[in-house]
Amino acid sequence: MSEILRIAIQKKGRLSEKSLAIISQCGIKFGSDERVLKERATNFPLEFLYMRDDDIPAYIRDGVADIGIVGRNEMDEQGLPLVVLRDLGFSKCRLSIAVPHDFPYSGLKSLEGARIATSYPNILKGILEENTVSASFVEVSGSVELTPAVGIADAICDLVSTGATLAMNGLREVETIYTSTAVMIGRPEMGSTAKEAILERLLLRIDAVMKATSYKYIMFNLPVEHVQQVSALIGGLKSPTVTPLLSEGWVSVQSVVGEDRFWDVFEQLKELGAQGILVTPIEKMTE
Ligand code: PRT
Ligand code: ZN
Repeated sequence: MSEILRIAIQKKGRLSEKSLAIISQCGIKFGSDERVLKERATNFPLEFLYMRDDDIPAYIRDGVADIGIVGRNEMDEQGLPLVVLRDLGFSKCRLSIAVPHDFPYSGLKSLEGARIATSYPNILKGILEENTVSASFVEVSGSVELTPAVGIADAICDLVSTGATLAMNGLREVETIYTSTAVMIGRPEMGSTAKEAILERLLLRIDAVMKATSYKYIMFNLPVEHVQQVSALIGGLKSPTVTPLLSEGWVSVQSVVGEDRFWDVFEQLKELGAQGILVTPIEKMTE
């Protein structure tokens, strides 16, 4: 039987949909029956194992799966000997300290002797030790936000994205100790050159997909006298493509622009007399 790469994906939760979307954008086809726990891609040597995110790191370490997608927080909390293959950027969140409104907080030192409820004792312990603060931990696996109100903790350390949960529970976010995004992880050694080759093909596709989503394709008409200025402004993979228009004194310009610079570039193009600005997403892209 030819070699296959096994990827562990969260079965149901915050990471599931986006993890599958990125694989699907790589042109890899698979069914999407929610009840299956294991399935094979039809056009790529990849097998999916669907499981709880907590179980993914150990399954990879033990060789049940080869790679997987988890929150960086999960990987760092477990501290297994695994490596981050790619930062996928989605499911961004932060691990923060939050306290009830009447807690006098003025820095990590205020936590000296406090009882802190968390599901991330290892990450928290590391940060407190670095700051020579000693506190006691109340380890809970869910509803961390409830613990101060029921009197079992003085402060909490939990994941936050919008902050709505903290606000709803009368807690004030006072310090971010760690930030996380979804990462693709694996063992430092795959243990098979065939698997390594499949992984390399997959990573090449993932890079192209991620690159594409961070750029936009842009087209517009421009008075020819502004071509040099615009070229300096937007660059492009090499330089922008410039085509003459039938109307005298005008050219059509095509290029790619980084998402982070987009609005800035857009406003400057308008000032330089660009017209008919058309922007489209890019599906795949390589340098
Ligand atoms: O069942 P399984 O064990 O697989 O799932 P799970 O319940 O353990 O994990 P899940 O799906 O909730 O989260 C998976 C990963 O998503 C986490 O490990 C993080 O990397 C990432 N992530 C991103 C988050 C959040 N944002 C997040 N907001 N994980 C949890 N939360 C929780 C947080 O714990 C708190 O209860 O959402 C609440 C706060 O949200 P806001 O928006 O109100 O601030
Ligand atoms: Zn979990």
